[in-house]
Amino acid sequence: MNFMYQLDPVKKAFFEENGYVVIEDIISAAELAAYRAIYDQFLDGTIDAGKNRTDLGVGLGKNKNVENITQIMWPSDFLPSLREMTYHQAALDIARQLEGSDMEMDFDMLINKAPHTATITPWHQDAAYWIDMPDKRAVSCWLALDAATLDNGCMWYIPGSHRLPLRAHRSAGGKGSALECEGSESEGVGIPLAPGSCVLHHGATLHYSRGNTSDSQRRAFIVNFRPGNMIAMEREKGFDHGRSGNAGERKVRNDNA
Ligand SMILES: O=C(O)CCC(=O)C(=O)O
Repeated sequence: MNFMYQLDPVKKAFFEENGYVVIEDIISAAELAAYRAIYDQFLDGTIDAGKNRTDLGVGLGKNKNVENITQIMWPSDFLPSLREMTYHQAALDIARQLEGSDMEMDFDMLINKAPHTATITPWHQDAAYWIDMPDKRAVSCWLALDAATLDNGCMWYIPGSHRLPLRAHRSAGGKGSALECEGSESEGVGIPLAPGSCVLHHGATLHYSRGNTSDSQRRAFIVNFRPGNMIAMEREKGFDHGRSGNAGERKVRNDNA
């Protein structure tokens, strides 16, 4: 298999040991500007994601007029050209080099923390959100479209946690959809990122982010990958990561067509 993006073997070894790895500058400055413009169309509703847009921070934050944490599932269903752009292509290349050439995109999502929303993403493992799979290989790529800092909610990971059994998860914040488990910053490592850089993590790696207490957005674009035959199995079981009813649909408010 030929790869557009060649992964350094040192990065691969780091991922295997720690369950996460940083890749710098996965997109260019010009591409970053294009992704930011698209992202803002989702945030301001020019691209209407309908019921795919929810507040992941219900019960965790105190904001009334703005989502505590904005989550938009399947942005590439609303703008399919995203799948042909550099980020999806390069992230797929990296996922295949990390976990195998049978990795395919399972779903994508946007998670934004607006200025001063101060809502944590609780400690969790992604696998706790998913149905149990016989093949547990899964990789998530988290691209920073803004500088991700400790103060605006960069990712934190517990190194090596992907090699241990899943921790017990419960509903976080009472009535929201977020899950949480035991975890603390003292066990973890904060991962500030420059805009245009990304961090990839395994589906079982424990992670969390602080709330955004800064004056600017913390825009993250996430793409998840798993083996193609496991995606087929998920779909057969009716599990599609919030895609239901939106496949192929594109709603643009100012689109007259
Ligand atoms: O962006 C965040 O705060 C959390 C992201 C996350 O949990 C994930 O990508 O799995």
